[in-house]
Amino acid sequence: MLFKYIYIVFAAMAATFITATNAFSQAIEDGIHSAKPGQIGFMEPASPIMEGIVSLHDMITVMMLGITLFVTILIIYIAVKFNAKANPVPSKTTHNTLLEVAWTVIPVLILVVIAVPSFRLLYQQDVIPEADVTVKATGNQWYWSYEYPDHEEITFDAIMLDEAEAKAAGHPRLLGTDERVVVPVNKIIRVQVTSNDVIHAWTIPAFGSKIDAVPGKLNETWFKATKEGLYYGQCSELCGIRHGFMPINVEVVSEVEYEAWLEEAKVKYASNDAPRSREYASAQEITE
Ligand SMILES: [Cu+2]
Repeated sequence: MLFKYIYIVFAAMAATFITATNAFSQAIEDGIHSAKPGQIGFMEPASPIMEGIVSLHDMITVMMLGITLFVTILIIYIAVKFNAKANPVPSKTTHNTLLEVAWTVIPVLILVVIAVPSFRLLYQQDVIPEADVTVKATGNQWYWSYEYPDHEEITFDAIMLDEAEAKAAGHPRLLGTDERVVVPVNKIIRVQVTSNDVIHAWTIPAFGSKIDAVPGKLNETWFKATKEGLYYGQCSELCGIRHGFMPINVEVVSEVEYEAWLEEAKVKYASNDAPRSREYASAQEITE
């Protein structure tokens, strides 16, 4: 029974490890950054924060593997050497100072080894460096609205494409939006996040960005995308019936392309005086 259990645990760990490694090694062929079918593990990181998260995760996984192996071997050793048959007269030892100090101090050291990079990462995420571009994302039931506070004219809603539209545009199912956030590569992007109704959460896994959108509160996070391409995210706070249908699209482009987009966007979105959100909401009421 014990051996069967150990076998199952190790088989599961090995399978997870192999699948995760495969997923990592799958290159981003087409500049589209989303999870692959059947993928276990993280998306390919595209920001220094996400790289930090992945390496912390890998480090802790290796430590866990080591501890699990050690404990398993210890249990097997004890079960074989000290069972009633092999060891009919048990020792009556009750204390061992050295051993007791060791099994207190070693776990403390292990926790310290985990805490140092963990707090460093938390601090990096929390303290926003001087931003090159600021984007404001507002959650709505059930889509995101965006503003570029440095360019008043740029304000738009990003609404999920339906299945046929997404397919035609080459997006994975449920992940494409009609409008997308555009930001320059290798620049500090500050994201201000709030909500108009209930709590949502703005997330891009490849950037390691995830922050709640709370009505009446302005939360802030940041990322620095290191690779150009299209990145997908989804609302990550249960927010109602269409929670699963408010994806996030961020396109990372070169500085030159970004400048060109800014000029275009200022004209394109300047006429967005009647938010589509209302049309969208009423259309939804009819269809539901
Ligand atoms: Cu939501």
